Amino acid sequence: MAGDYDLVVVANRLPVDRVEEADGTTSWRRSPGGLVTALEPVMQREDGAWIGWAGTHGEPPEPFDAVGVRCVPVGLSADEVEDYYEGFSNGTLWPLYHDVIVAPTYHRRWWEAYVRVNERFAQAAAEQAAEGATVWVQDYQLQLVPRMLRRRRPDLRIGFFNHIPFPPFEIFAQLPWRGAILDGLLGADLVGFQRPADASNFLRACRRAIALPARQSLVRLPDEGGRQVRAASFPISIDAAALDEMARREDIQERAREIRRDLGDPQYVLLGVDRLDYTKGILHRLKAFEELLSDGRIQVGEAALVQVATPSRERVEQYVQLRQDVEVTVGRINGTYAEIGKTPVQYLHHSYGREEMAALFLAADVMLVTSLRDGMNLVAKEYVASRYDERGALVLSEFTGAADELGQAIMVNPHDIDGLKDAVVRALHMSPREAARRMRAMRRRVREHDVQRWAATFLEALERPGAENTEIDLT
Ligand code: ADQ
Repeated sequence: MAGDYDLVVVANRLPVDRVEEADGTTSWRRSPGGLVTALEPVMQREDGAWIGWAGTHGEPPEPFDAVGVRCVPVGLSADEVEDYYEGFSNGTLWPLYHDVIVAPTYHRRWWEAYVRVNERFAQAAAEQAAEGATVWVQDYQLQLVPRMLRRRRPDLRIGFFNHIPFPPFEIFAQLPWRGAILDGLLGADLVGFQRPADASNFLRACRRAIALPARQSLVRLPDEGGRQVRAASFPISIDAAALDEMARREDIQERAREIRRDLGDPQYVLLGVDRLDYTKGILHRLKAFEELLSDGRIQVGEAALVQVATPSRERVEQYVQLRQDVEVTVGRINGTYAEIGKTPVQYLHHSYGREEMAALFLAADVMLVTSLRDGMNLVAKEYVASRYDERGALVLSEFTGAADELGQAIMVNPHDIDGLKDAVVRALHMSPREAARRMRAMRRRVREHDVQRWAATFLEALERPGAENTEIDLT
């Protein structure tokens, strides 16, 4: 039986977080994050429903309206959170899709939970979608949903977007359930990726793992009457105008000046902002900074590194280890090089509001994005969007999706510590003229390719009748 909604988004999490008010009641607050920003206007316009986990264990809350969207919670038991989310999503798929920076773990129990939970999301989507509706499934936690949904509702148009990289076949091939994952994704009409390289890795996996004819951007499914699935890149972005506007506010600029004063007014402020995740290359960045201090190429008091690291996945083993390693390294650097009133590394293991983030971006002379692998990396784009003053330099890992678009950044291979050190020194000493020229070019790119455009382009490609038979340029 069909539901009422013409556009249904299916994501691991709902677009709202539950908050406990002082009087003991609970309410829902819009989650920070780009996906919500991107989809809110379309969802409101199109009469949309959003299916996702509410973040609590056990029986899900009843569906409710919030941020102008119908929210339909999916329930997960404590065991399912452990096996589907922390286990298969974050202990198997996350490391596998990020080039096995740490070893993925393969457990059949985790896989079974992944299948079971994906079925539940698919069922919820099937119940909410109107006849002929569009359903947009998000990210690696839900790769089986497109196929499960098509089985229940062949009338729907189904899109899928992968926010993280899709690995080369030689790596993907390790996955014991590789065929099932590909078949799950091929339930969609359109499978979107961050970079063209991710789309071609996927197409190659379809040829190699399940022997399907895949040419250019199309996979043909002989068992389904020759139905075609398109794979293409749709690089995600940010709400650039909103961030630009915020950074121009006098109170944000005053806060940026205050941050610099509180750091002891060093000549150079360097900044890193990441979820505390092993893909982000935080230890590589700290090592380069430590060596620059020990080589005497930068002096304590002259330069300060602010590292904001949002707590993340704290029940997954590798994240516990990473947190320890980062804390030991920061402690060692500060113990060795700090002087009274001069601390080389400020390590902040917290989450911050959008305004404080904008002030931090404005306060930073050099932004360090040193991911070992990253689907896109929105922080790089946020830094650029905040720098309406055309100052500041971006050091950017070539292993991010953002590197495809922000060619004017100072590119680094974060594994090459000497190269990384040289890049940091170059960024510190870049002339204001050169910095402005680079920043202008990067700002233009981010302004013109914002998150609203990303969502519109994807949905348009999904809706376009006959799109599966034509090559369209999405750049
Ligand atoms: P993430 O791995 O979470 O996203 P990223 O793209 O950098 O990485 O997005 C993080 C977001 O969280 C940014 O908007 C950032 O400002 C914010 N953030 C980080 N630390 C914060 C803090 N301490 N306080 C407040 N906010 C903080 C995944 C993929 C990426 C891809 C995105 C979107 O891994 O490659 O770019 O999805 O598709």
